[in-house]
Amino acid sequence: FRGEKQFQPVARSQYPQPKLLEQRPTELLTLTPWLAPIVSEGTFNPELLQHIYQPLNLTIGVTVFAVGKYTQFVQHFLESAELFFMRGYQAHYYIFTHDPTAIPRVPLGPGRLLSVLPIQGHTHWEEVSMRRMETISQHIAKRAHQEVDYLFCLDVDMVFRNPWGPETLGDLVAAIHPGYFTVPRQQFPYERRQVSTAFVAEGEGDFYYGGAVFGGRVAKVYEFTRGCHMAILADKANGIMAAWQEESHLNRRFISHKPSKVLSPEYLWDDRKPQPPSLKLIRFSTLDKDTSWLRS
Ligand code: 2GW
Ligand code: MN
Repeated sequence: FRGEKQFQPVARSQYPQPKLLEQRPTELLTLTPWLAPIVSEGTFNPELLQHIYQPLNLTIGVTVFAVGKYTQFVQHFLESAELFFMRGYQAHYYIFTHDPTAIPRVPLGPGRLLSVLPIQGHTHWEEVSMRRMETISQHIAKRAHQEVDYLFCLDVDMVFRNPWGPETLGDLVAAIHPGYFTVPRQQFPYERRQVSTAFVAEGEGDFYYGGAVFGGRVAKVYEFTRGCHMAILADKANGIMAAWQEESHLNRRFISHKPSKVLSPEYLWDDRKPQPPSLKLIRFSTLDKDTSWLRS
């Protein structure tokens, strides 16, 4: 795996003084009980972060899956990512698909790469989604560990609407699901059957995280996806499919392997929901897609 990169001294730059006694910069919680930052608009200074991260010459990887009808989302996803995702940094998109000819040629900026990786198509949609953990971990071991420093694993039926920058980088990063940030943990849609390796008991859980966004340092993402894949295999051997497929396993794992950074729902929104006043902007959002047609 790529070695740790040392932070450079911060160059002389002007930015507002941090004030210990100042009012809260956001209505949202800014720190988890295990002291991981919760990233949202107002909690960070983009210019300062740029000064810190730009000299590190990082490459950020992205994995997306586009199988069957989901190839139609690739164009919008990539075009919006070129506008907003880690602008000014090197990026490598890895698109896994059953049909490489269905992937459009979207023009990319300098330092931005795209690799199309053929995978088997699956008849059952649960398989497509469950196989992602396996495919990602194998791809990191084979290739991505040499090519990228950080890796984000994203759903493809989404679009970037506002900047997503180095504030999102961390060892292991999770995003709070837009559907459950106002509800008590008892109502989180965790897997509740004890026979599943994704089982979560009543009093457990921090936030309900979305399966559509996770990432981190490439070595950490390897461990994470491999752990989830092993748990999925164990369930499979017992004939069990978790309630929300790999999202259930991801949530189980984040309880015992806490994320070092948590992204607010700005980074994982859903266009079918109205924007609440607590969210200052929406950066990455699920398109209002015709689910019945896609899944038929
Ligand atoms: C998945 C479910 C039903 C029908 C089709 C598919 C499907 C998904 C597919 O036919 N082809 C395909 O490429 N996918 C990929 O899996 C694609 O990248 C898609 O964004 C991702 C997740 O499927 P999606 O977006 O239809 O599911 P959501 O938006 O309801 O996702 C949440 O729940 C999932 C659990 O099944 C995942 O955890 C996902 O990460 C969550 O956002
Ligand atoms: Mn999705």
